[in-house]
Amino acid sequence: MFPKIKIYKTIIQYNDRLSSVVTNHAYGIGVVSIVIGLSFGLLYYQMYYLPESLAKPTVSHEILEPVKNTIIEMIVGSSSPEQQDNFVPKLVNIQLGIDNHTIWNNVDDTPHTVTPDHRESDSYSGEFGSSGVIKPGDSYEFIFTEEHEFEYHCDPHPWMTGKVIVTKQRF
Ligand SMILES: [Cu+2]
Repeated sequence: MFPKIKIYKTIIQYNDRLSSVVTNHAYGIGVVSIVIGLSFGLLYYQMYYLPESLAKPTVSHEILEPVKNTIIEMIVGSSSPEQQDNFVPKLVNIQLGIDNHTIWNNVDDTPHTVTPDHRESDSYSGEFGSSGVIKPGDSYEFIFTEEHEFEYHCDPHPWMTGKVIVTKQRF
């Protein structure tokens, strides 16, 4: 009778040890997964997140705050296709660090847009173009920080067209 109990006891002890081994193993897998997860997280941070956050170029103070602004007016009567002048001046030559801060003022009594003919973006200021309409009395501003040459128009009145040429400072 007595040895039988001892055998049972041994089996129970063995079983206990086995289950603790299993638990430790599961715990080990958990730790390994966390470590792998963290490494991937770090890799992603270094390869994708970090370069993207550093992608915005540093632009000199002279270019971000030029000595003067370039002003373009959307004059009264621009919504009429018969009127020759709408964006005034129609062609602007802009120099970086001089007058690259550009402002379109709507002095007309009709809403207009400033929309590039083809997608145009500046690596500092982003996508060019007014989002939605510029209401009478409102304006649209854009700081060019790179050389550009493109044409734009007004969405509701496609006969309203203009051209922007941005060049480096000429001495
Ligand atoms: Cu218009």
